[in-house]
Order: sequence, then structure tokens, then C-alpha cells
Amino acid sequence: MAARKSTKKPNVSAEELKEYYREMLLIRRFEEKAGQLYGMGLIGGFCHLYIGQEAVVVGLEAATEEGDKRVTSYRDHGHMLACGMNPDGVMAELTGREGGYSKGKGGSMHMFSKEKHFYGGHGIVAAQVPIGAGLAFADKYKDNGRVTFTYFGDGAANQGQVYETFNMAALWALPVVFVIENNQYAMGTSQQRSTSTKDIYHRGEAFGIAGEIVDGMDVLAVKAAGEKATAHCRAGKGPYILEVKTYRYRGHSMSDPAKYRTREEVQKVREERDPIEHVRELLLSGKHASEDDLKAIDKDIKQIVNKAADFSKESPEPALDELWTDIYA
Ligand SMILES: Cc1ncc(C[n+]2csc(CCOP(=O)(O)OP(=O)(O)O)c2C)c(N)n1
Ligand SMILES: [Mg+2]
Repeated sequence: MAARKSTKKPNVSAEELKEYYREMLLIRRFEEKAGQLYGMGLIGGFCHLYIGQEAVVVGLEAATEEGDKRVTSYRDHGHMLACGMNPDGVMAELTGREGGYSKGKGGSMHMFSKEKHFYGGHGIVAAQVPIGAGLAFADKYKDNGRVTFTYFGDGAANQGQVYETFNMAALWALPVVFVIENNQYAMGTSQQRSTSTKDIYHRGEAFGIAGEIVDGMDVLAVKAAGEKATAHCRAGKGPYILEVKTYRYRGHSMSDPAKYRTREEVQKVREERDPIEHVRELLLSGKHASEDDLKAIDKDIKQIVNKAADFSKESPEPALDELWTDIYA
């Protein structure tokens, strides 16, 4: 990744900038706490942390309108928090408790919120991509002006169903923003080893789908791109692709020994490109916030996350007869 370009004066208010700082910090601290609880044996199964990628979802959520939908992969805690789902319910789902979004029966990859229009959490790589187009199809049918954000990774972008979906989404001019969260790795496989081209978004050209590259470590750049993409969809012009270049700091999942990249590589991104530090600098250098203001936000976030962790430990395990509910047959 190239070094960050000169920080232009942000075209958002100080309040908005503070809000993005807050939301990104909530995701980071929540994920750090989830990592701790996992280490303590309180979370079982798979757990994929979003640390490093916070600006992607916070920037895009800032470009949404009420009623817009979102669907993503297993790396989903950030998406849930950014669309306003309750941290208590998300953390309690991670610990498999009754107070969780799926009553403790789904875990990290299987949470949903009808209220917040969050359609999961999908463990099968790229499975959410056709689902996202389906959601957009429904909105197009209803002619309600809504847009669906369909998130997937650089690895998922090599799945066949993505291109079947591109074809239909373009054919029917569906209001869907395909967000490729390109964090450069698919488990232990770097994009260089798996993908024939450096950029992925231009594969959309074969289907007549426009797209662009976005700096995923800059929340303002992400928000601006999100606004352009949603305007395109809402104008009835069909799908749009955003290839958001980002980076994950932690392993693929909690069980990843991370032998496929150097510590120095990760450290360099943390030091030079961190999305939260970026906003922190903008706030301080623009005198939109003082060190004390930011400390107060940090304190507030810590409390929210600690409360979620307490709730996720205190909420009881689901009752045995819950085994027979929420099933088809
Ligand atoms: C169909 C399918 N194949 C393989 C896997 C195993 N798997 C889980 S995540 C993953 C890598 C996906 O990487 P990417 O799309 O870049 O997303 P990221 O984890 O980087 O967010 C693989 C191969 C799976 N879950 N589903
Ligand atoms: Mg990836």
C-alpha cells in the first residue's frame, strides 16, 4: 500500500468525524475483548476478527439511508456494530448465551437483525453474494429506492457464483453495491498467489458493471465512494463495485498461526496506515477535538465493551428445549 496522501480538509462536520472515530474505536475494542474472551475459553468455534478494517464498514454505513440492507461473510462483528446492533447481544451470541442475537445457537458467523436490515453472517465463502443480489431484486420489485451492500473478500472474489451474480445483477439493473473488502489475504494465501491481477473490481467490466478502487484505511474516502455508489444504484443504473483496499491486523481466525507474512509487514501498516489514528490526527490537527475529548470517548467505549462482556458472561446458556425451536422440520 502506498503511503497516505496529504490529508485534505475533510468535507464532513467535526461531529461526524467524531462519530466515525467513536464507531471505529467501538469495533476495535469490541474485537479485542472478543479475542480475550476467546483466549479464556468463553467463546468456542470460529471467531474472525475485523481489527484493521474498521474504516470500511464505518465509512460505508455513513453513506447508507434508513432501510438499506447489508449482508456479509463470517468476518461480521464490525458490520453488526456499525449498523447499530446492540454490542451486548452480539457478544452474548459469541459466548453462546440466551441473550445473544440468535439465542446463543448461532455464534460468531450466524447473527441477523431484521430491525437493522442485517442479513448475516455467512460461513460459506461468497454464499452471501447471490443472497445480496436477491435482496436487491426484492427492493427493485418493490421500487422502494433501497440499496443492498453486499460485502465479500478478495478470496471470495475468485468464486464462480460471484460472476453468475454479477451477470444477473447487471442484466436486471439491481440496486446492489458489491463491496470487495480486499485485505490482501484469504486465510494464509496472499492475493498475489491466488489472483491473476492486482485489482479485482475491473472484472465487473465484462458484465457492464462500473466500479473503482477505494482507500479502505481512510474513512472519508470510503464514505465518499459509498455515496457515489449508492447514488448510482438509486438512480436506477444498476450495480456498482467498490474494491476497498484494506488490511487485517490479526490472523484469519483465532486459530491462525500467521506464518505466511512477517510481523514487520503488519507493524508497518499499523504504524503508517491505521484508520483510527488517521481520524484521531484529523480531529486533533483540525482542533475539532482535544486530547481530553478523545479520552472521554475512549472511556465511554471501554464501558460499553465491558458491559457487553459482563452481559455475555452473565446471560444463561440456552435452555435444552431451545434445541427444538427455530428449525424447519
Ligand atoms: C466454499 C468455501 N470454501 C472454503 C472455505 C474455507 N475458507 C473460509 S474463509 C476462507 C478465505 C476467504 O478469504 P477472503 O474472501 O479474502 O475473506 P477474508 O477472510 O480475508 O475476510 C476460506 C478459503 C469456506 N468457508 N467456504
Ligand atoms: Mg481477504
